[in-house]
Amino acid sequence: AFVENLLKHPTFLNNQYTTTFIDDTPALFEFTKRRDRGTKVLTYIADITVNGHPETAGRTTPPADLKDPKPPAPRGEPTPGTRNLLEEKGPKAVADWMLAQKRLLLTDTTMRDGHQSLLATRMRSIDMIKVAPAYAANLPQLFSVECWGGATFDVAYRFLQECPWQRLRDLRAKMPNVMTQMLLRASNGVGYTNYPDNVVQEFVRQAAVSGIDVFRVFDSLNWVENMRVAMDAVIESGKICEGTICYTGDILDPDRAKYDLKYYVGMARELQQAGAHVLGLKDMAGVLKPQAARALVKALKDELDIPVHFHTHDTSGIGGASILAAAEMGVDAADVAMDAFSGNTSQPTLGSVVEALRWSDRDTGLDMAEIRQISDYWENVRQHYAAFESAQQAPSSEVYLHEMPGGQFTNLKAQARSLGLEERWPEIARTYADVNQMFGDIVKVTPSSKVVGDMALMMVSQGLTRAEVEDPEKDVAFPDSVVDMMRGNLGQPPGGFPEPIVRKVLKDEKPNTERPGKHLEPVDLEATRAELSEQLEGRTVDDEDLNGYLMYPKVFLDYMGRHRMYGPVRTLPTRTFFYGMEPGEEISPEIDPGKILEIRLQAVGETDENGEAKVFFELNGQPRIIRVPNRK
Ligand code: BTN
Ligand code: 3PY
Ligand code: ZN
Repeated sequence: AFVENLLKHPTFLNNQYTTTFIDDTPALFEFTKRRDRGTKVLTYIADITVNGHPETAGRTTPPADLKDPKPPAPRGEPTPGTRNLLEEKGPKAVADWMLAQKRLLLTDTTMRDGHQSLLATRMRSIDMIKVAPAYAANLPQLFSVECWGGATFDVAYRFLQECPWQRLRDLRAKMPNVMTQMLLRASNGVGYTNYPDNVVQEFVRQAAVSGIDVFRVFDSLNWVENMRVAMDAVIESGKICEGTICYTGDILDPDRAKYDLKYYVGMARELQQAGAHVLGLKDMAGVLKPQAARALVKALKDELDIPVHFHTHDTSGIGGASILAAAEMGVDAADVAMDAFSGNTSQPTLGSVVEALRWSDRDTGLDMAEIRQISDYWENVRQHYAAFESAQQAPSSEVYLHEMPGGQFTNLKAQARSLGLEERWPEIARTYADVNQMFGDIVKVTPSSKVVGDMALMMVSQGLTRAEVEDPEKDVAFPDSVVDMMRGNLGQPPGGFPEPIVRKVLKDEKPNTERPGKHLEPVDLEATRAELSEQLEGRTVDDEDLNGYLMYPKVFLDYMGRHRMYGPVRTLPTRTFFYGMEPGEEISPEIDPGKILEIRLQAVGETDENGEAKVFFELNGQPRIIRVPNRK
């Protein structure tokens, strides 16, 4: 590194050096990564300032006078919470403790499902990490903070240019007393396809080491057989295994008899038998109505020895009522989100549930003044993400027709818009319901919901009806995801897929009806590490990077490529990350603990004949000029 610095130094290059040059030039010894990373971050800011961020182009901008979010001050040192109990006594003790509570326990989903459902998963780590000390000190009575997994993993690498593992480690460090929680798609990991067993096992092991305490494990077809590998890995890690039922249909509707009370109680028993410490009841679309919630929770509480943790979405506007009904029947814990990240396709509102239960025997014991302060912080945060707001501004009773999960609903609408099908949304919603019936009435949640969505969009854009698709005489080109699911690559729904549709999609090919992981060769982890290291020009590959690559090879490599160019951009304020800087503006990102860069944008210069714009900065008081291509 010293030689590299020497060879690049202008004095050296101009042959002007004397014998004291080396001793007089301390910069030659600055071969720490710091200076280099400063330049990388400036390059990113310059690029965004000149060209804009591709993800926010043409979208609504945040208010011009919007300030950086300021978290409430932590009140003293964090007092012991659920995490301390887990560390000291283990997962079974936490489950017993849950059963012994009179109050309703609450999980705050703001940092995962909240922004996944309302802002296309775009919340950046810095906005979470900044408020984590306030959660630890001011809301230690929370059951858990859901902050990882689901779609957040790949979106972090893909769109936010940050490492999801680092997010987890940082949150864990700043919130040592409250349990962290993640959503795991069983054998589909945090991806959209079935991974080999040892990839799933390795991922769970690493997530536990990096900081996850509660693993909510579900299967997108409710196939318990396909959940065991992930559940066993969680149990082995010593963390909490929340084996989860995905709720679909309506237990009170005699026409949806496939998913009746008996079905759910049976599945719950299987999950308890499989070693779940807690039963998750996941209503990903928000279709569990209050009366049905009452019946279902009562049955589950009567039948099970383990606590029940209820997750719903407020898409229809009635989610809060379902939580209260579940609470009345003794549900142990429920998911809610802070005001600004609640309602509509997200979870019901935390503070409102707290108030609704105050003075009742399920009083949560949470402090409204503390909640309001943290909630105010989130309100400011949300405004920074105006570019990612969906058009969905009101509750939607249409959800009972299509049963789309909270995260998919707005996403599919946006997809429909980009295909020019916006006006035909009601038809898409109906077709989605038709496809569900055609596939045999399946659970729709990532990844099975994506398959149903792909099929519905294809049918509407090509003007195909269900009858035409099912007609053995008519040639239909099915989306790849549909072929893949009919082959059995996501596993089997209860009762299997209907034979006629399987035959229509696969023709003479025979589907695999066994567990997909049974037929996938284990990955040679060390060989993969070596191969990845080679692709990264000899860089050491730690376990977190290896796991990122195993889940999403291309997404991870693209992230690493951009990281080499732009450095630790995760440390930039959100406004700077998406919009660059204004002349005269100053920011102070902390690129390492205690290492702060003082960055001032002086001016943006002209673009020269090579199409390069000069951007003038001061970095820690020193003038710096960065050239970036002007692509506008
Ligand atoms: C992506 O959309 O690929 C991730 C966002 C990072 C892209 C960087 S931002 C600066 C530069 N300008 C672009 O148009 N792309 C890169
Ligand atoms: C996910 O898998 O990301 C979900 O949120 C499913 O509800
Ligand atoms: Zn959800």
